[in-house]
Amino acid sequence: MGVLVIWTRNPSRSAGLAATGVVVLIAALMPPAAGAAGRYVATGDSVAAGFAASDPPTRGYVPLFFDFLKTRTGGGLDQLVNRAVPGTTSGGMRTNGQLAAARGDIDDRSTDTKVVTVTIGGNDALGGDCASGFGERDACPFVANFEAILRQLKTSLAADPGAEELLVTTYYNPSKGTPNEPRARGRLLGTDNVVDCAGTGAEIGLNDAISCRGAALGAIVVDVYPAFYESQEILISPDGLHPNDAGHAVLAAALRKRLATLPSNVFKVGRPRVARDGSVGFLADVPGPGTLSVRGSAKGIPVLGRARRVVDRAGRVAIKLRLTGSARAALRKRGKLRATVVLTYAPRGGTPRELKRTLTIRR
Ligand SMILES: [Ca+2]
Ligand SMILES: [Ca+2]
Repeated sequence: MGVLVIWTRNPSRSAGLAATGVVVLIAALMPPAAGAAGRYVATGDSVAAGFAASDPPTRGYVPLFFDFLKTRTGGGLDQLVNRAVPGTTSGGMRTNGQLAAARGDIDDRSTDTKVVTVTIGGNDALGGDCASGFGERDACPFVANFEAILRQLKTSLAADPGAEELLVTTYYNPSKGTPNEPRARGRLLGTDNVVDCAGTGAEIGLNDAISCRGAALGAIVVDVYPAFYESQEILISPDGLHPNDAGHAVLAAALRKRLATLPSNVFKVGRPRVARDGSVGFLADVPGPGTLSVRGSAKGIPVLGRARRVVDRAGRVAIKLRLTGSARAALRKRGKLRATVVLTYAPRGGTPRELKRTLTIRR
């Protein structure tokens, strides 16, 4: 099966994280294959676009991460769409068509998106709006924009089949070892020099905002700052701002490693047991703490019932789908219901996985 790569670059030279932009639309190589294995949708600014890599379509962090996602361990994905546009701010991403395009890529019903990455905010940090920190919502539009971007992506992902990973990346310090290092560190980490969710006002830097708001909205946060800072290699291109090939490789490795640290969401479900009252019981084996939920539907009945259980350790868990009053009435009237039941296990700190079962509930 072929690999689909759509690569976009911005045709305008713009300020900030795209300052020396070379830009062309490279375009789709082939139409999406029906029943394809999975799509990776990348979004963001010049860093995500691979700007300053020797060959952005192959040496940027996005294609390098995709190289991993194509492997069996990485999920066997076969399509990459990179919508990143150099120079984009969080506000620009919402208004310049990038977010709409990325949502269109996810909403495309002939595909199954499995991974989405967001690298946005670097140009907000270079601009003046957030000069007094990323905690000032009135002055600094980043947080509101970032939340809106994640919510909209999540809305599209919620309607997409299967489970997905939505990853957000922080920023590296491009000025390590230069006189600008402390200032850049302050922009990224805030005046308290740490990334956490406890800071207020000027203590909140760009990386605090990305980490805290990203996690609050259910995204997987990939903090690239430490690995980038600790590397003894030179990771910044001569423009002083963008990663070179080695820098992009460090970013891709940080994404890979973050996925590897996610708790397992692989769980098993035994045969359903239908009780006399029409309720359906399942025994599930889960790999660790998290939440197990079940929901059911049938023709003309969007909600047969729902249940949810918090699990505090690995092992076997019972969960029961009890029919709603209207579902029981429909069962009495029809004599049987052909039900679709979806069980979801969400490991604590990880991403959910669904298993679907169809069964007949008889009166
Ligand atoms: Ca999907
Ligand atoms: Ca901070």
